[in-house]
Amino acid sequence: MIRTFLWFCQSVDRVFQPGKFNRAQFLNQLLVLLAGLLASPGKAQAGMVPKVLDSSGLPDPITPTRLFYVEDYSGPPDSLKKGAGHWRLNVKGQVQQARSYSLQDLQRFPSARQIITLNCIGNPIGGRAMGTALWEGIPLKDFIEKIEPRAFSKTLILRGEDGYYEGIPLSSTNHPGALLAYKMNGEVLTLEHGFPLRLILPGLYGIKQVKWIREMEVSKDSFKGYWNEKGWSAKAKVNLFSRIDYPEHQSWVFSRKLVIKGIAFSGDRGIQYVQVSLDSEKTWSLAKLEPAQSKYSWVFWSFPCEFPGPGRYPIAVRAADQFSGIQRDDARDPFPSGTSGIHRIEILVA
Ligand SMILES: Nc1nc2c(c(=O)[nH]1)N[C@H]1C(S)=C(S)[C@@H](COP(=O)(O)O)O[C@H]1N2
Ligand SMILES: [Mo]
Repeated sequence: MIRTFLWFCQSVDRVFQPGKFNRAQFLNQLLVLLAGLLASPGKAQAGMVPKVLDSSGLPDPITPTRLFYVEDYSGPPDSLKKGAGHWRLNVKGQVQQARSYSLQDLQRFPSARQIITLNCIGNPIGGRAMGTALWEGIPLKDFIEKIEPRAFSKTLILRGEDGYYEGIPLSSTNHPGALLAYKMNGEVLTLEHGFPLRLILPGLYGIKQVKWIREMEVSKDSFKGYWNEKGWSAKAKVNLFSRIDYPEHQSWVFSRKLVIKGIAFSGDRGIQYVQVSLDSEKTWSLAKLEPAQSKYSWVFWSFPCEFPGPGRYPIAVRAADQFSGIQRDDARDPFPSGTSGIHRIEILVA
């Protein structure tokens, strides 16, 4: 399977000679699609196909909103296309009192800002269905305190205006980085990214980050979310992830000295170190890490090296966080819990 895939990449390389950007973009969409197909043919995975917009090269530390990947099962709801004048957030279930808030009501709460990386659980090895933004909104823990959940409640159910639904353990709403966000990168949330209100909960995959929230229900029971019903992980905890962004797979390099670059991410667990291997994973060496932008963001790594002569060289990367140890090569398929597989590329040194 993988061999066929590599062969395919090479032939795509040949077909798309003139426009490097187009080729890269095309390849990326292919990667996402192929990974979906490879992961588990036959399982109900249809629909988990994020729109990747930041498709090649080293990403910006903060992803511009227009390049931030988009994923939802049926597009933004029509009812919000003309604004949030009529929109309300309704809170019900195991709370002292059911309530309803307008956007103005919510904007009167004390707000917080946080840089947080979001990634899709369907993002394949080396995939780009992820982005980092500066989110702004109400700290989730403050809001939950205000709505006073009854003792022994278990789950917070969130429902989107598009009919999407997800549940998170009520205990996770204490997370110090979690936000009910209404701004992204200093601007009002765009329709694609969940205007007027979305959840941002560090450490969990995108499936939990409900956009266009219209209802919050506190429940005594556990709850199956939209993708969980289709077999995807209920917990959706972000796995360790690392990626080589420069050079690109199958690209020519015209210098023996090179600085290999990429990102690593581990949800809310931080990156402890990143290692690179240039000898088909017989040995690994430490890469240099840039300081993280926040506890919840991806980390940039670089690895200067010198190749002995012309030829094809394999490059592999793996990362470690304090709690999960080092990335192992045992979880390749995004389905059902997200991938943690090793990203490997091959370059051609001229
Ligand atoms: N209301 C709603 N929220 C949703 C979804 C959806 O289909 N509907 N998709 C989820 C998934 S699978 C992902 S990966 C993230 C993507 O967020 P983004 O489009 O802002 O990148 O939104 C999540 N929130
Ligand atoms: Mo997703």
